Amino acid sequence: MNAYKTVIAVTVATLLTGPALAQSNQDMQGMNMGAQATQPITGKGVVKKVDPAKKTINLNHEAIPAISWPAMTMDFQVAPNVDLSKVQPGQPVDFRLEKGNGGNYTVTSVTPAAK
Ligand SMILES: [Cu+2]
Repeated sequence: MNAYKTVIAVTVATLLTGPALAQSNQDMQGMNMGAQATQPITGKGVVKKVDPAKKTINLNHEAIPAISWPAMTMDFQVAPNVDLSKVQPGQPVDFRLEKGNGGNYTVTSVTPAAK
């Protein structure tokens, strides 16, 4: 009877901590610390044009295997909270993408590339 109660207690503890652990893993990926992270999508590229008023950026980006994109130059919509004053044409950058409405990818982060 005591052994049975122990099994129940362990099971309940696992159920209670499981979601919390999953959440902290997601946070780690958000901080770009998980090498196998699939969300968010990260990329590298060089800024071609920036339009802070329209919240768009044109990037010559490297291939992004996570979404099967080859390297290319293209325009992106940029999320409202991204500060585009931190980047300028000719600058190598690291960026993050999220799939938005209509299937278009929006830049949710763009920062000068780490050397
Ligand atoms: Cu592209």
